Amino acid sequence: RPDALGLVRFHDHEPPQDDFRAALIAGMSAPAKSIPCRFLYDASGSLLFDRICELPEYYPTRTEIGILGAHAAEMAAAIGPNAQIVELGSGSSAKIGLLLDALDAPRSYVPIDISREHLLGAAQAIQQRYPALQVEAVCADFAQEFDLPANDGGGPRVCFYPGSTIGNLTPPDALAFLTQWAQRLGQGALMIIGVDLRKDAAILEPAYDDAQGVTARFSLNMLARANRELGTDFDVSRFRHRAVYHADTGRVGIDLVSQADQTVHLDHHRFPIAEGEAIHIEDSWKYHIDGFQALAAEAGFTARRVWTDDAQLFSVHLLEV
Ligand code: AVI
Repeated sequence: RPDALGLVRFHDHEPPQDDFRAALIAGMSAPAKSIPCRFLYDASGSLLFDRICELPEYYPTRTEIGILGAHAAEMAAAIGPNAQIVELGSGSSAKIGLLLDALDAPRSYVPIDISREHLLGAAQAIQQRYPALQVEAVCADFAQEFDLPANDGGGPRVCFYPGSTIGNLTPPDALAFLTQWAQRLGQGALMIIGVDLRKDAAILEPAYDDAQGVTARFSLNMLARANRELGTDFDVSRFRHRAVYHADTGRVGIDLVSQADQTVHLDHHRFPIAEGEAIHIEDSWKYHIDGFQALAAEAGFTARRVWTDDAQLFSVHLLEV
C-alpha cells in the first residue's frame, strides 16, 4: 500500500496563532462580558464536542447525516463527474464520505482546517480510503484571504460546509462570510451547506443543555482552558451553563452565569463578576429555509435545491455562484 501522506499535497498558509489572552482580556473588560466561541475547541473541548454530537438531545449531527445519506445520489447527479470538493473544517470525514461515495469520479478533495493535526489526520484517512482522489490539504483560517488550489479537472468546484457551523456567526457575519466564499469559489461553483432550522424551544434548549451535562462541561471547559493556558483563577464550580432560545430572532444564546460575587485575576488584571452576571460564550443561529436562501442570494448565490428530514429539523442547501 502506498504511503498515504506521501500522496497528499500540503499547502501550509501558516495561520497565525490565535491570541486567547488578548481576546479574554478584551471580552472580560467589556461592560457585557463575553469570550469568543472559537476558544471552546482546545483538545478537551474538541473531545467534548464529539460527545455532544452523539447525545440523544443534540439532533443536528445525526439528522444532517441522515439527509446526506438519503439524498447523496441527487447531490451527486447535480454535481456531475470530475468535481473538486473543498471542505471547510475537516473534522467530519464521516459526512464527506457519504458525498464522495456517491460522486461520479471525483477528481480532488481539498480539506481546509486551521488545525494542522486534524487536517493531516483527516487528509490521510481520506487518501487511504480513496487512493484515486488527489487530496490537497490546506492549512488556513478559512475566514482569511488565501488562494484555493486550482480546479483543473474539468468538473465543477463544490464547497462542502456541513454542521450548521455558519450558525455560530451572526447573520451579518454569515452574509460577509458567504459573500467572501462566493467570490473565492468563482462563477459556476456549487456549495452544499448544512443549516439548522428554527423550531420549538422545547427541542432547541435541551439540545444545548443536555441531561448528562456534557454541553455544560463543554462550555465550562473554556474557563478551565483559560486557567490552564493563561493562568487565570476562574472558580469553574461557581459558574453555571445556561442556554436560552430567543424565538423572535432564531438565536440560541449560551452563557456562563456567575453563582456568586467573585473576582477573576489574570496577571495584574482584575475582572469582578457579580452574582447572576453572565459571560456570553456562544450563539447558535437558526434559520427558516427561505430566510437562509435570501441571505445566500444577497451573498451572490442562487439557491438550487434544499433537502430536509421528515420532521423539518435540519436543512442541506445546494447553492450555485
Ligand atoms: C459547531 N456548532 C455548529 C455547534 C452548534 O450547534 O452551534 C456548537 C455547539 N455548541 C454547543 N453545542 C454545540
